[in-house]
Amino acid sequence: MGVLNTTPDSFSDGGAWLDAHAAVRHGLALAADGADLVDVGGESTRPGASRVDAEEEQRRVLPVVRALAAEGVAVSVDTMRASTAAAALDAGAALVNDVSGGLADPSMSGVVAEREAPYVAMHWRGHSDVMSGLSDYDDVVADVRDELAARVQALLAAGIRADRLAVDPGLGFAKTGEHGWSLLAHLDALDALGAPLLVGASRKGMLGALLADESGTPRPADRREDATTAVTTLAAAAGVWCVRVHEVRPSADAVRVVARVLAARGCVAPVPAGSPA
Ligand code: PMM
Repeated sequence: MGVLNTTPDSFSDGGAWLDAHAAVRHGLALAADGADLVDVGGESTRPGASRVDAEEEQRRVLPVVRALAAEGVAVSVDTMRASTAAAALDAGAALVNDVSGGLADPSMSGVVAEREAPYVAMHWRGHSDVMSGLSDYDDVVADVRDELAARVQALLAAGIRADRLAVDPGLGFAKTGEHGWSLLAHLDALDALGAPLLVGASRKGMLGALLADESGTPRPADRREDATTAVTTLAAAAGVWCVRVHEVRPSADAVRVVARVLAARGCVAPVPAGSPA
């Protein structure tokens, strides 16, 4: 999944794809680089970000979704709003990626269920302006697993089909870097959820902190690509269904290497059965 943020303020590509024509060109480039999905978002979720209204979100994403879908690109829409999800599905989106897992908008699960749309439910505890204060866990792996399990139950009860659902531990969302590394180390614990897994570590702060210089200054976001590819390699080897990345080609190559090694080991492809997209 290639990231296409049509926002002025996302942490790594904010402002780069505000113009719809530039965004569409970049989406086509992500697809050409090997993205199976291009994830179009119009609302930044970086820590501290405040919300944009539905009208502005849709003004940013819908022309881009429509144009990419018309070019045959499989598009996901990164939104917490049911109205934006519905409009994006009408515009040709193939999947809804909801960082709130249905918690931010009570109408989301109904819209997704009615459309039978593939849906990614991420682990989430609150909006970006408050999430840094919501990172208390007894055991982050067990707590995230259990909170996601509760979401899965609620989403299935709302009528979303099990074979349309994927889950995501939500690295960087109400989580410290330490929490992120624990989750990456124990992705297998999330297998209990019975849903394909998506991981979004691309260029995130946990990588910047890991790669900080001697003075403790985090490595800038645009120089975290090799670390992102390393996470993709580990995720693919752990059987993760999808990684959400800004730079697609290195991750697509890494996935092919892992698949080839697993094939040589006599394993089938590392993609779990029942992938929702
Ligand atoms: N991270 C961001 C945005 N959307 N969606 C999912 N499913 N998982 C993520 O980890 C995720 C997401 C924030 O990163 P960005 O500002 O680079 O888009």
